[in-house]
Amino acid sequence: MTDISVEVCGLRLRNPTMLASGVLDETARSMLAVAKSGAGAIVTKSIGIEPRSGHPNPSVVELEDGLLNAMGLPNPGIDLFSKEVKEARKGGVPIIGSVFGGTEEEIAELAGMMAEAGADAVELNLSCPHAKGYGAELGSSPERVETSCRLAKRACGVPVFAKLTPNTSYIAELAKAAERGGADAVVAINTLKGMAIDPEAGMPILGNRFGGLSGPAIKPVGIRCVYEIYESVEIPVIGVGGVTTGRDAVEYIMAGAQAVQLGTAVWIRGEKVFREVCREISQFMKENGYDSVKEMLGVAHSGRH
Ligand code: RRO
Repeated sequence: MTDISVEVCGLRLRNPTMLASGVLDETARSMLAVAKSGAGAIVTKSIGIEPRSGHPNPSVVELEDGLLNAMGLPNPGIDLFSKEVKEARKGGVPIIGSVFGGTEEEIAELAGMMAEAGADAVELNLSCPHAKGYGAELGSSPERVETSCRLAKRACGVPVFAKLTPNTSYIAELAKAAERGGADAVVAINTLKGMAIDPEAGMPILGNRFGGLSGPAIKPVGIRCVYEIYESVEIPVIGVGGVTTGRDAVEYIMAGAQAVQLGTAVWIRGEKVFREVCREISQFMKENGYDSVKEMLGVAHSGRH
């Protein structure tokens, strides 16, 4: 097979696929299974200071072309989760600890604790679309994104990634703010804020009413965001949003992503999706004369104008 390894912020990945935050990543056991199934890296469920049970059910709606979720940041809290991170590292792939908080200081404190637990990098979740007081509420402000990154960088000695919200018209501004704050990379995108209504019941389906849309339906939005960000910052971009096939991954890489994250694709194609997507990327490269993933990076920018 063609060599599809990449290096992102000093992390060596055997391939450019990562498990996205929120899927099979709340226990060491499930993360070890994903590592075994071929993922290049694993991003954990977003973790806060205290345990949280999340939003009331129903918290997920299956749609034709994706999922709508309003999980509501359920997690065991950083103290309990630290053990899972330590154990998950035995899988031999980088573990990227995702954290969320209500203030810039809380996010930074969690970043420090994640790094202490052994995470190889930290992803700041500045973009959950449906958690009051967290996520996109804070992450829609360039100033607050900048401060979160600056404080997180001070609190930990590992690379800091900022996961940005697509639910604004200025994601490239948020990326620039993250870069000013010293973030090592940006991750784009989180889910798109959405809603589903049950016509017979005449009411919203999700317990939380609003949720985040993921899966194939949002890929063009993710590609556009990565493309815009790539032209606005120097730091690496990691693409996420609807990556389901090798061709999807290639699209993101050509838009400017050094690696891609898969979440809903695991629900669509099963854990084997990592191996299959890698095979599909290799096949594409062979057929189109690319010798490395790096050669494909950002090529869509020098093409048509
Ligand atoms: O837990 C969630 O409900 C959730 C999070 Br933290 C997030 O960042 N994005 C999302 O769609 N759901």
